[in-house]
Amino acid sequence: MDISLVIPLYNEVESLTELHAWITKVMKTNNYQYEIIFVDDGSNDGSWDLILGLKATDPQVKGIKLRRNYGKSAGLNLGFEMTSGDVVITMDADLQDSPEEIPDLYKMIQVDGYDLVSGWKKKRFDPISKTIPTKLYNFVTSKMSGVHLHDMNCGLKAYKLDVVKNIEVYGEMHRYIPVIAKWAGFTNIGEKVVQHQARKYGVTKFGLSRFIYGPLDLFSIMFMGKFGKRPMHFFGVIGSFIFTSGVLILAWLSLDKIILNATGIANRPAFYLGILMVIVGIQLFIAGFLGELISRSAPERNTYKITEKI
Ligand SMILES: Nc1nc2c(ncn2[C@@H]2O[C@H](COP(=O)(O)OP(=O)(O)OP(=O)(O)O)[C@@H](O)[C@H]2O)c(=O)[nH]1
Ligand SMILES: [Mg+2]
Repeated sequence: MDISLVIPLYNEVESLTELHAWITKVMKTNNYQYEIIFVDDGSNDGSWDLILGLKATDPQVKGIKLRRNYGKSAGLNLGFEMTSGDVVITMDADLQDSPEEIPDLYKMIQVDGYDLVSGWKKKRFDPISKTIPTKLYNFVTSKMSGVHLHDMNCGLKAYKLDVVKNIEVYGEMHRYIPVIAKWAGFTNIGEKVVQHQARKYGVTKFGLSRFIYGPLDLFSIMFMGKFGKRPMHFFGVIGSFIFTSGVLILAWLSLDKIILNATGIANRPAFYLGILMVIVGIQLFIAGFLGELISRSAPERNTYKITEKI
């Protein structure tokens, strides 16, 4: 099979018929072997009945319905598990992404050899309250992660099958799939300018919370990627630095008292700072040891992503 399309959705009943027709047109024109996987994440607007209707007329349609709403990451992860096409393409269900982009994306993966190609909504049809924070978010993510994309969270993305089978997306981490892919060893990441439409039907599903949870998720991903298998290197380095600084401050105060007979040591700010730093340093060490214990007993402690074995 050439292409698996994965479409996570939540209450998008108005858009689905049009989306399905549009995708089918593009796929047939290009003679692809394909499947369309709809992941209905506990919609309560009749989206699933509509998908059942599409399935009845079109054998390429596949679907999975979740009992309740788990979030877009869960939807994508489940969809990824079902894929079998050489190229996996994800797309939003609200008609904001254009299926006309599929052939180019497919080519970039199959011919140009990218592991992952992310869409870039260069010209966006969104309110300014969304575009400005998004610019900032993309800038920070790019600087922190070393994955330089203009539009990290674009719903339209294409992957080699291998990529989606080797990454795990949960919580709200779908915003950072390229970063997750990079940490899994897929570094050939490309970008393609794509068409973007204003939302035609339905309402937006993400509110302000995205700007709070987003950065936290990025920290988690970076931490797990770099130190997930060696937490002591993270906590230990910071802990040693703080602990040693604290000891030096206290040593200096002690010398001051013993040699120079200084009085009122306990009234000096440095005294409290020194004690605080010693305690915090030790706590960080303990966190490091606990992290090591946890990661040692985690079932995946010795699992690595293997490209090839001969
Ligand atoms: N599986 C799943 N999909 C979701 C969920 N929330 C949103 N989606 C889908 O994710 C895609 C993007 O959501 P949108 O609400 O369009 O987000 P957006 O494009 O940033 O916002 P708008 O520009 O206002 O549309 C759509 O296809 C949604 O149906 C969810 O909780 N679970
Ligand atoms: Mg949208």
